[in-house]
Amino acid sequence: MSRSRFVLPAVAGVLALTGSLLAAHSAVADDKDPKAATSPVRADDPPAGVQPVGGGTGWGLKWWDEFNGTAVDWGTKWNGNSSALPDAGRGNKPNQQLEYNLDRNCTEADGAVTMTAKRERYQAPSGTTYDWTSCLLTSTGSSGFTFKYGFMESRAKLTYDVVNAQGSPVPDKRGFWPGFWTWQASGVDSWQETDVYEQYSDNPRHLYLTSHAHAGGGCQVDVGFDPGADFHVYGADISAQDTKFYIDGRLVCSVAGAPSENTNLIEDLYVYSKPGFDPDPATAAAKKSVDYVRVWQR
Ligand SMILES: [Ca+2]
Repeated sequence: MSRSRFVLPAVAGVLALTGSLLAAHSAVADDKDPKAATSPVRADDPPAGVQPVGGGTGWGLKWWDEFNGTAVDWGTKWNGNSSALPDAGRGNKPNQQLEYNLDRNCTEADGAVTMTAKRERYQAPSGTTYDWTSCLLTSTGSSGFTFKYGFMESRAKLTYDVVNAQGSPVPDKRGFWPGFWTWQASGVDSWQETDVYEQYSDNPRHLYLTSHAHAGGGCQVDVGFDPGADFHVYGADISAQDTKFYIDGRLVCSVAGAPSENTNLIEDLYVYSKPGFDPDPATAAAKKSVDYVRVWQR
């Protein structure tokens, strides 16, 4: 989430030469996948002994949020500001982001947390003015989570409800850049990022899965379904040897990159500023919903 997609093909190309790229540009699923139900899971706790979808067995669940309450666990599990964003942890215009992230744009109800990006003028405490607000969650709360190796997984519905000021659908859904990723923990001064997915909503079925840690590497995957139509499961098995990316339980990409230091989790719905890929002038809001976030270790 910290660099433009237009850099990624070169990164992937470098890794293809190493032989570590398994599945660039692979179609991985269709709309008939039985795991892709349209509703969030409502149980209060994760199912006993639940394992990563497609990730094998022997995992112990270390940290999670099922988002089945009525408010985000601010300050305990989550914070709304990240060291990845220079303007008070909430805005990053140099990274082609239009939005300033506010806690009030994150709402928890009906078994999921919903992130809402809104076209609204907002002056940050820094004095910088933004034309959009949105929501970011990072696991830096008092009972939050920092990890290096493990399996991180989220079940989510990506960019949807792209609407105008009257609440009517806008056909051109471009301009949104949701992601589920890791960022180096407090005190770590090296780049350790893993992007389980990034979506640019102008081409919503084409996802970017990337390790920015050490050897790095990434894949671009055409998923064969609309990630904004249903909830789907996005995961990464991050080990000392490599990083393996899964979508709905299918291994779709494996790269050599692996972190050497601890990281935090981030869920976000960025608004993309690149001209031509930024929101349609008619667009006033869009959403992303997350059913759960889970992390296991062995
Ligand atoms: Ca849930």
